[in-house]
Amino acid sequence: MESRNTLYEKSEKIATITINRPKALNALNAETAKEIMARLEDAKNDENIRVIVITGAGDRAFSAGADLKMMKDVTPVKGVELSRLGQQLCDQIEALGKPVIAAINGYAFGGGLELAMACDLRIASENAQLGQPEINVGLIPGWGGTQRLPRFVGKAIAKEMIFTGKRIDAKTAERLGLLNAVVPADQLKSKVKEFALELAGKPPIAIKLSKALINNSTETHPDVGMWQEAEAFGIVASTEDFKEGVSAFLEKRKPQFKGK
Ligand code: DAK
Repeated sequence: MESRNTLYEKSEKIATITINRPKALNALNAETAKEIMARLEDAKNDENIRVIVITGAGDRAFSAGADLKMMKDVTPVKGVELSRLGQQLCDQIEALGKPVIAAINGYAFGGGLELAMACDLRIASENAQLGQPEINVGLIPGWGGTQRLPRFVGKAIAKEMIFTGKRIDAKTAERLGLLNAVVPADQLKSKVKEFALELAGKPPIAIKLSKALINNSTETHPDVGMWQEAEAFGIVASTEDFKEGVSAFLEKRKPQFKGK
């Protein structure tokens, strides 16, 4: 597809999607969201790809949120469409079956933070700032922020962030459980790659099933979740990768997982 707003690169089992609107601090318009969705679909279907990284171009922003220019003349019907589009993008990441890492290289505000929260892991540079500032323009989060943020930080902090729109720095976000790691800005790429390569070496079916189980864990009754875990355990225990894992352990070598 023609890519006006994103860059897409594949190497060493990792697909990297870069939101490429640095002049607008990588604000997300409908076209950009659709491009990201097409890239994600490609990465999902590519057997050589085991991990996906989403990041922003430049050194200032992951994404400053939904493109406010796009929302200037929004009608109720268009508003619902925009909200659903962002929600579908986030749902697609959660249902993808491969780990998705957000490499947060600066501001992650509004829809930008919502996109990052839908990812499985978030690694940020020290200069990153995160927030849901929609309230300041008379909005509420519309891409899942009211639902995902409290699951990370609890209702009290989520309400404070959403009601005030205040930004938090990367260290605070890490302490609140919103980030997996914070690294110096000049090391973000290499640290994310290190992390991604580690995940790329793991058995894909076990990753896919544990991702689904963990994503559903907050919505599912514990008895149902336990039953689903046991079913999934039965599946992974019958994979070639499990046999390979045990053989490699006994033979004292590194396993080569094939996703079979
Ligand atoms: N949209 C469009 N352009 C943006 C933008 C945004 N969200 N954020 C920044 N830009 C553009 C600026 O307009 C400016 O462009 P030019 O004027 O140079 O053409 C350029 O990026 C650089 O920005 P600044 O000059 O403002 O840079 P500063 O360093 O001074 O400030 C900032 C950076 C990120 C603090 C500031 O730009 C800012 O406060 N930006 C807005 C952040 C924000 O409020 N983000 C949340 C957007 S609301 C919905 C569904 C979902 C959502 C909403 C509705 N529907 C159901 C309808 C989600 C909403 C959001 O995400």
